[in-house]
Amino acid sequence: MIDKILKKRGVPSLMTFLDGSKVKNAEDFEKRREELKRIVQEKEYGYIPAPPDDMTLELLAENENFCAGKAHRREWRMHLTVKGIQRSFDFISVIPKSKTPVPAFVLMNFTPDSPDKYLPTEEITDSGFAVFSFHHSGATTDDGDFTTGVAPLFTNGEREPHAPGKIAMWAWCAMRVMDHVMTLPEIDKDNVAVIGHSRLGKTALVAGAFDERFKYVISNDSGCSGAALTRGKCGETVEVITRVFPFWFCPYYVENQASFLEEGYDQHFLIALSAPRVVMIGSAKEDLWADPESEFLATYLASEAWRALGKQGLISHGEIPSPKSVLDGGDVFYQVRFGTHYLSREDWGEYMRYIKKMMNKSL
Ligand code: GTR
Repeated sequence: MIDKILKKRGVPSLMTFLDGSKVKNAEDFEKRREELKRIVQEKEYGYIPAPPDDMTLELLAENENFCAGKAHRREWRMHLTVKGIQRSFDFISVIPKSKTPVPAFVLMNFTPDSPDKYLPTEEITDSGFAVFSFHHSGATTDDGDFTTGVAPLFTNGEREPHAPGKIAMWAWCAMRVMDHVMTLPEIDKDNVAVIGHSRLGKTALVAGAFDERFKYVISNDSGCSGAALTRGKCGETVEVITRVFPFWFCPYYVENQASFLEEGYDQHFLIALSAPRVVMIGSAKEDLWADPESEFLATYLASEAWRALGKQGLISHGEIPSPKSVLDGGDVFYQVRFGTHYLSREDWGEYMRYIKKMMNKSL
């Protein structure tokens, strides 16, 4: 049934090199990975900038008795220097008090607050996780202005065809928060997730694809140009997204949107770049603009990468899952719940449950 649907969509093969030869084993996939990285950067998000020349942290505020005294909350400003240009952005860390290192989330969010409607900080810390979060627009505004926040570190106003768009820049900021996380003895560095919802779910996939320090890559309701297969997708299309949000992407994606079908790739290429780590894709039944079925299909197709690397990938039942389904039997996770476009308590609960399950597995 799934294969029939996929046949109709005419999806490019993840496992075929640009010269037409096939990926036959894990070693081949590592070579293919370099092609995949080039494809998604050149054609869609723009090249992810290199790490900064210098980075310092300023502590703005702290509360050692947060959440009934069970967690330590700190507000930070990160100062970054690239080729003599200095910029900064703010983030918040909330770390539960624990005798042993704790797993953590790096969340890109729509507000600077922690907690916030998409960020149930107390539930997260009570579950034994730390959470580091930043406001995407605080890092650089969610618009076509490339003079705000960190954007001038990478552009002097001219945007080359493969220059990073805002998604690539927010992903770069998540990597910088990860640089900080990696210095903390309180954190279990082998168990850090990057997570985002919607446009920031697209961003989480990009951050996870290009930064292997993120063991878990969680993309919630990310839809078009995120986890959803573009070919045959309902709801938002590449034509619409590049018209409304051209600044999220590199100029090449915008200029070539009409010939997308000839570009020889689709969104499963991006998801596959998180292999063999753990990728988690979440959908919502009523989120037809994002298109749950297309999010599932891309996850299903990307799974080939895990199998090439000797992992299980997604364990599905051979059908498009209907709500509520949680496919958590393999090392690729997919869930579809009832309801609309949202990063809910229910989503967080499933993600934390699965991470705990995977952590016990590798102990
Ligand atoms: C919508 C956009 C989607 C999704 C969403 C969001 O307007 O069309 O691709 O990213 O915004 O980020 O909330």
